[in-house]
Amino acid sequence: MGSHPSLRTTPTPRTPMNPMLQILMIRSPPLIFPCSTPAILINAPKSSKTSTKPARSGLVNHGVPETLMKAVLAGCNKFFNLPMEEKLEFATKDIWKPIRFGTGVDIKVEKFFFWRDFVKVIAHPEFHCPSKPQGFSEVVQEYCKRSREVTMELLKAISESLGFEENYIEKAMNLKSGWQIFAANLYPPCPQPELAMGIPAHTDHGLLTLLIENGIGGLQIQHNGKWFHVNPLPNSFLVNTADHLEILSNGRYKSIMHRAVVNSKSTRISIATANGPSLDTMVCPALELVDNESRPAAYISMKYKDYMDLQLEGKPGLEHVRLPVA
Ligand SMILES: O=C(O)CCC(=O)C(=O)O
Repeated sequence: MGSHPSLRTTPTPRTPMNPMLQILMIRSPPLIFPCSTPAILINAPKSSKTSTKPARSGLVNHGVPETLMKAVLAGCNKFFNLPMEEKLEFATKDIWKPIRFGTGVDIKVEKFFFWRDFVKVIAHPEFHCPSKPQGFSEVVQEYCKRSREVTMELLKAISESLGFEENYIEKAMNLKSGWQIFAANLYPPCPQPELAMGIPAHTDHGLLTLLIENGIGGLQIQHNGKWFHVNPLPNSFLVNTADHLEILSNGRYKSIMHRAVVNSKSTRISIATANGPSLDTMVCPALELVDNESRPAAYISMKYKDYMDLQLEGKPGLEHVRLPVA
């Protein structure tokens, strides 16, 4: 087991609820960001079978300027419009390369065609970015910095929701050298969307992923075995709790299973910024959240870097670290 900073208060065990509603309940008064109104998370997804118009969701009043969110989406659009040979310079399957480009359009895996191009850059602790198109690197860097600040605020609130002092997660996960990945996805219109998938179902490694998109929609989350459409509020962040928050909280927060579907009419661009511990952090359930009688540790300890390497094996990381229920 790794060592973590100590608790300020005794944690109040919480029953995991709809993961998209979790953050709403964690702090009273609500999260305060450097803007005049408190941030609000509204998430009430409806079943994709019963509803054609899902409820609008997202973290608003987060303090990141709308102009910056629009500029980073526009910058990604320009990047994807570069000639293919300029993008292929970054094509690699090595997840440790600081800049990666991939094109999945037309590759059939299992029963679906994958319909996505992506560019991923390591943004923290060191920032990397393609130098083209002009101005792209600057806008991505500013966006990553601002979205990381939002993440740090959310993690303070989550620390408190678990009964810890507000900097608990920051210290336990060595977030000063925390790993941040900026991932932009392009989903072109697909003539037969029912035969294709943008991104197959997965959970994210790390603590929190913040996602924005260009207003087209396509993200779905799984809850109680059913898929729900997510309909983001304008200029909001969709916040996904990820694997290492599930591990650290000993299952109180659940990592959100999600996927992206495609459509036949419009090009969708989404940007996910994944925020995790430093690579050398051993992540295990916080000792204070483990009780050998009533709530034994549900996950083994693993270095974050080793967990990331498991991606290459294609098996979901949580399956490697989850302990069998006694
Ligand atoms: O495009 C989306 O909505 C989901 C993106 C995603 O899950 C990812 O980049 O890992």
